[in-house]
This record gives sequence, structure tokens and C-alpha cells, in this order.
Amino acid sequence: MQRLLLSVFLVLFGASFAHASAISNTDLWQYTNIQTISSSGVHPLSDVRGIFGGSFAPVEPVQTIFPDDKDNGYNHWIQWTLYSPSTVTDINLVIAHDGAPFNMNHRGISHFKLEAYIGSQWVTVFDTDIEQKTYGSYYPVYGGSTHYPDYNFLEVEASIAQTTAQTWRASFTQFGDISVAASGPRILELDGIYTAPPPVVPVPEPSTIILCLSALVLCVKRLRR
Ligand SMILES: [Ca+2]
Repeated sequence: MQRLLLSVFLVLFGASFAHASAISNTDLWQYTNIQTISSSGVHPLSDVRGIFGGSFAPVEPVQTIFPDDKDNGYNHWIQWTLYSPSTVTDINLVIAHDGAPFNMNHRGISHFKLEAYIGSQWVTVFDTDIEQKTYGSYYPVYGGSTHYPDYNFLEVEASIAQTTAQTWRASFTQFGDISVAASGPRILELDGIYTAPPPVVPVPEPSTIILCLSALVLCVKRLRR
């Protein structure tokens, strides 16, 4: 009976289990898997490939910084086409605004959106506001997360509906005002991950259960003779 209950549990809840991971250098969107990348523009000392595990920029090489000449609310974007379509079930975005004594006005974002190009149109697969938190005397800040606990870091890890696409687009809405002078958002990484669902253990039909129980009762009776 315990095995039967476990089977039912897997069928009901098996497809929604959580997945969490630190920055990956082996995910589906690693820069080596990307054929072309375009963007709204990045900081002159930065490189857009930092978002996908590249290390090419002269400053903060393993991350990407957007330019400082845009105002709050501006949607910085990147668009990338893979060598072949990827099927994605989980995403992991890692971002960081400047550390103490600064806050989200310094390289923070207020919103993140991910789209996939499917059937000649853009489809939104993930869309979220970024929560503004307090840490001691600092506000607003990201607040830290599982793998990156410092208050200026945030990991946006999420399971999405399984999506297959070759071209993707991400937008990052700038939080800080242009007067801050260092308000272009900083993105550490955006990973695309495929997690296979757990195997579904078939649930026996009621008639099969009755047949098995009858056979069990018969066996017990014979053993008692
Ligand atoms: Ca990566």
C-alpha cells in the first residue's frame, strides 16, 4: 500500500518539484552554444557574453554591465540565437547591484522578462518584478539569495513551462536614475537549464489491485493449511 501511495504522490506532484543551482558553465545558454548575440548596447568596458559565462571584458570580465547613459525605466535587452534549438524547463538569473554603501540605484533592475521566438512571434515565458528589500540601513536592495547571500546579490531561479526555441530575448528594466552616473544594470549570469521530469510510476487499475489482493488472500489461506 505504501508503494501505491508513493506512486499516486509522484503522479500528482512529480512535475512541479523545485530546482536550484549556482551559476552554471555547462548550461544550454553557455556562450559557446550561441551563434549570434545582439543587444541594446552595453557599457564600453563590458562584453555581453559575460551573461553567458564568457570572460572577455577588461572590467568585471565574467559579468555584463549595461551603459550608464540611460534613465530609470529603460529596458536594456539582449537577444541570442543558438546553434540549435534548446528545450528549457528552468532558468537561473543572477544579478548584483553595487555593494555597501550603495543600493539598487547603483546598477540594479526593477523588472526582468524572458521571451522565446516561436512560430514567427515572441512568446513571454517569464516575467517578474524585482522585490525591493531592506538590509540594515540599506534600502532598496536585492537582499541576497540562496547561493549568493550578500545583500546586493539576487538569484531569480524559476521553473518555466517547457519551451523549445532557437532564438531568445531577455529584457532588464533599469532601476536607478541617470543622475546616479553608475546606474547601468549589472547582470552576472543567465542560465537556461533542462531538467527531466521524474519517471511516472504507473498506478495499477482498481481491477488489477483486486486481483492481486485476491491472489494474496488465496496464498495466505494455503499457507495456513
Ligand atoms: Ca551559464
